[in-house]
Amino acid sequence: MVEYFANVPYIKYEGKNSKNDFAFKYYNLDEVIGGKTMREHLKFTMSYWHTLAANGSDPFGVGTYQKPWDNETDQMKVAKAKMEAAFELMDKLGMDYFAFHDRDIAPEGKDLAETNAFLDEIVAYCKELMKTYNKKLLWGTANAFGNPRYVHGAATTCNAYVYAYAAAQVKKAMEVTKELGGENYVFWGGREGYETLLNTDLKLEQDNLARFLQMAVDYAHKIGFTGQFLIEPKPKEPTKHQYDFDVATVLAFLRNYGLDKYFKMNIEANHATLAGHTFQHEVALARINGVLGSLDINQGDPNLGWDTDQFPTNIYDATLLMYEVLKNGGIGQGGLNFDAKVRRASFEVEDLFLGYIAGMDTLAQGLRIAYKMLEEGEFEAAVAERYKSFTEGIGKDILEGKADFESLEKYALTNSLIKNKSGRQELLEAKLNQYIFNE
Ligand code: XUL
Ligand code: CO
Repeated sequence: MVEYFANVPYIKYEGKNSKNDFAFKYYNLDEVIGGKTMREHLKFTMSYWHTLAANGSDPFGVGTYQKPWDNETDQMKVAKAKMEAAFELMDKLGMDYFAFHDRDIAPEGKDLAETNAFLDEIVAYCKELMKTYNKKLLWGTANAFGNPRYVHGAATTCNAYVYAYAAAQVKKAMEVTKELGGENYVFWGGREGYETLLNTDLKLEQDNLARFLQMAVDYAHKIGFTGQFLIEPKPKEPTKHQYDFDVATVLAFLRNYGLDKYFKMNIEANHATLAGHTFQHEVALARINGVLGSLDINQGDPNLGWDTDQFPTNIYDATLLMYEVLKNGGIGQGGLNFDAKVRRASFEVEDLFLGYIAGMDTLAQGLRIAYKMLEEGEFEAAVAERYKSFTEGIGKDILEGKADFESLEKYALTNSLIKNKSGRQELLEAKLNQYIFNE
């Protein structure tokens, strides 16, 4: 087979003092942390769209990324080359999983039937390569937002013909995901949202979205697809009001339509920050509600208000993320998908590898630090101490459902001396620094 990235070696762990750019400094895949290897904890996943399909274009200029298939014009040959390159890249980086949209892996044909035939051909090839390289599909999804037919949305379009087309596309994407043994299926609401209520029937659009998701659930049962369905919240971009704003909004939507037992969340860092949250907040909220499904890891730029999807290099965020993941007992059927792309000026193929190395090392070190934090239990002890008043007396009565407004009033009238304790935020932040600096 052609070697697409001949200048890039297999990336090995060399430890934190290594000066080799093409080596891991912190990600040691076989290292055991708390009974599991780093590889099992992290389930690193390659995003097909950013890694193989994107070209570095932005609203001000065309693509810049150099790719080995740049001179090939036959679209199916390009699709096959990308697939081969994808497996070489995963192999060289020691990544076990990948994730894709249907349109990332195969081009659209002149009609839906031809498009499906193209997809089938590439999927068959993908299946072969998965066996050869021993790689797994974390999740599949449908790109029901890129083609101009989806200008008004897919499951929330005003056009019933487009709704039907989107259903056909998602049906096929689910079949393909099942065929490749995908462990999850993702719904990110591409253009499911609106720009102005002057032309939008909000209720109809949300009802239609729920109908669409219910049909997907029914079809999964019908074909025996047992992967986990995931919704990926995002507050804005491309539309002004995305319906799947954040974890809380999606939870309310799912519960409102009786869909909550079928879906978990795929939470993305840059989407969390666009919603005005931290990634940790979104992950924690999903965790306490039992819907933490999978993670799209990246980072935004605090000075930019859009989804820059950068490789994650912030150790604070990585540590606090892994803290939540460990508290969740791991990521289960989900994984850590690099929904991340290199900057437009990082256009050489080597940059792709350097981006992944940076991200994988950051998450690996975050895992080490978070494990230590939990092992030593200082933060959990501080939280427990802060809520101690609920472990005895009136606080215990409240938790046990033995209190009501009258009994609480009686208590308050006879206990006028209220004492509060400091929250010690600065101390805790300094302790977090200590864990990060010392690891
Ligand atoms: C878009 C985004 C998507 C989803 C999959 O912001 O994150 O790539 O992850 O459709
Ligand atoms: Co994403």
